[in-house]
Amino acid sequence: MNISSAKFAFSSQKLSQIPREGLREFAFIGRSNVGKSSLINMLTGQKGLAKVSGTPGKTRLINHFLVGGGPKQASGGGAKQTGESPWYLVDLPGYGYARASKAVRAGFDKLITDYVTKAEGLWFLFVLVDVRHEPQRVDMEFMTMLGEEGVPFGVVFTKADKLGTNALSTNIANYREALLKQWDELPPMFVTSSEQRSGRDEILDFIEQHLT
Ligand SMILES: Nc1nc2c(ncn2[C@@H]2O[C@H](COP(=O)(O)OP(=O)(O)OP(=O)(O)O)[C@@H](O)[C@H]2O)c(=O)[nH]1
Ligand SMILES: [Mg+2]
Repeated sequence: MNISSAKFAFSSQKLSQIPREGLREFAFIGRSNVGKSSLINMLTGQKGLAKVSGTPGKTRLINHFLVGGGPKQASGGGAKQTGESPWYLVDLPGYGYARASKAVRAGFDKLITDYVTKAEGLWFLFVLVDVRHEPQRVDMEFMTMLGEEGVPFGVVFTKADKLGTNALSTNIANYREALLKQWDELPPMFVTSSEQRSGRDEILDFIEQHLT
């Protein structure tokens, strides 16, 4: 699948601000700076769509980006509609942002947990982890919470361009092992680099399967 059009739709600072439109939402979460916004830009092919920053904690609100659903083209004489049916990509604030004040951190936590556990439109959650690091406790705890709440999720390894082939496969193998200590079955996994635009087709094809 390719994304033919994507545009910023709205930002929310609490769950109740998200309109209930019945559209499916595919959301991206993970620690600050892991590359959530970069991945959304890579998937849509629009560099400036989601704000990217070297400073962790850039994305502080829930940002919805509408995919498809652009102007429907009338073809020939009929009213045939060729626009793809719309859905949302959702950029979430990072968790585990150490430099945020305790109060702000607590705010992130509520916003994030509210969204992932209660958002009606949330169809699938991609949990991003930096492939350079050992499995981090905060990520494991977050996935445990998702399991307990029954939220469907997958793991996206980011920044694959920063490692050589051997280190990459070693780290991924370690990660699988860590997950298998806790889970009987591995979640869907994706290896990506927003820099090199890799992993794009795998994620978009996965989303496509979940749209039908
Ligand atoms: N080399 C490399 N750098 C990346 C990649 N993805 C993101 N980055 C860099 O990592 C930094 C953080 O990227 P963001 O996309 O802003 O990360 P985020 O998870 O949205 O961060 P917050 O919104 O602060 O939670 C930026 O400097 C990006 O350029 C990647 O695949 N490869
Ligand atoms: Mg961001």
